[in-house]
Amino acid sequence: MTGPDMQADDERWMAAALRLSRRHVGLTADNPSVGALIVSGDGRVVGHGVTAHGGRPHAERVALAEAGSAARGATAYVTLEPCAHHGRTSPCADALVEAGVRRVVYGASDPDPRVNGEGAAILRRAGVLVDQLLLPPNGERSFEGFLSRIRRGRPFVTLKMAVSSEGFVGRVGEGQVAISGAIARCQTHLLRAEMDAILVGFGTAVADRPLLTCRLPGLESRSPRRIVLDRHLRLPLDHPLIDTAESVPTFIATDVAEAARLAPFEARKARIISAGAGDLRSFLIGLVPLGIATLLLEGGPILAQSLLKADLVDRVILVRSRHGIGGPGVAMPAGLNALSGFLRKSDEEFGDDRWIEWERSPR
Ligand code: AOF
Ligand code: ZN
Repeated sequence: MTGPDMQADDERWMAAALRLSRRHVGLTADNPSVGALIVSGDGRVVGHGVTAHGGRPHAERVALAEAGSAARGATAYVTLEPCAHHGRTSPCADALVEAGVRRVVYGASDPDPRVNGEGAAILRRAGVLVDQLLLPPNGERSFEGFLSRIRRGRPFVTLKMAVSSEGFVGRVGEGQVAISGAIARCQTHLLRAEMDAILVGFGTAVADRPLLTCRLPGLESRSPRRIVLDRHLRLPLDHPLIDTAESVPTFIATDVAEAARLAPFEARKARIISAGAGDLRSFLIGLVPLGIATLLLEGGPILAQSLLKADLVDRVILVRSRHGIGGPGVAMPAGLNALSGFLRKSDEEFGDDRWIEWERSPR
């Protein structure tokens, strides 16, 4: 098979590998979730793999283990360039060569300095046919955190807000107000499951007393770590995020350093991290060594506005309800009214809500 038929087949298999990679998004830090398929000459999947929980083994290893001798002469579809470095095991590029794979089609180049083209080079030197396939729009979504961490040294930041028909994100002086409906809420919990961490500001933490967990039946164990940005350490000790810190990790990002003030939080299993001394960019950079490459900001409007202003938001998700909540309302951050430098990527209806996503336009 050659020409357009082969191209169409390659695109189909790569799309399948990308879908596969989504399974472990949020579970592989600080490795990206990669998908790999081994396809025999007669078009059968003889092996499939996703980067395992915690980041190892890599996707190719999982797929090759399943394929066994059927990998000989087969084509491997991998969403990211196979690695070239010796970690706990030998490089995936070597493993593909040893298994006798005839051709490797990969998606994104791996910008990790230990790989960076060397994975493809190892394969070519061993006589394997290598093709890079441009990923479809959204194709990089499974490893956007990884790319952000390597290229910019900070996590990929998604800002999500529910907005009422009046443009309110809450009511003045009140705690949590239901703005979006059931379907959008499930979608939000799914989004949480795919994140390395969720961030809220101190004000929202106190006003809403949120749990910030993933509560979809069957996915409860996928709750990401929760971070409260609380510079002055004013979070009450009886807060739900502290009460549950033993089962779902809670981080308090603060500028306070006095051991005596930190001790009661630590005794309740909350972890104290640096808030970056007033600088949001250094706060974000400080999250990378904790294995946080994707961060979801779920509240509140003041922190959202500060991150937007500092140009530190990569995706904005607005969940716009058709319903009002009445006033006096808390207005949505001004920066969200005129999103400059962002491109609208999608617009979906979930019941009475519109789920609209914007991404920072490439520069
Ligand atoms: C692959 N397949 O499934 C993934 C890859 O710490 P290590 O040894 O596990 O290596 C981490 C690096 O491996 C990571 O920075 C990225 O370059 C690559 N991830 N590579 O061949 C995979 N997850
Ligand atoms: Zn590898």
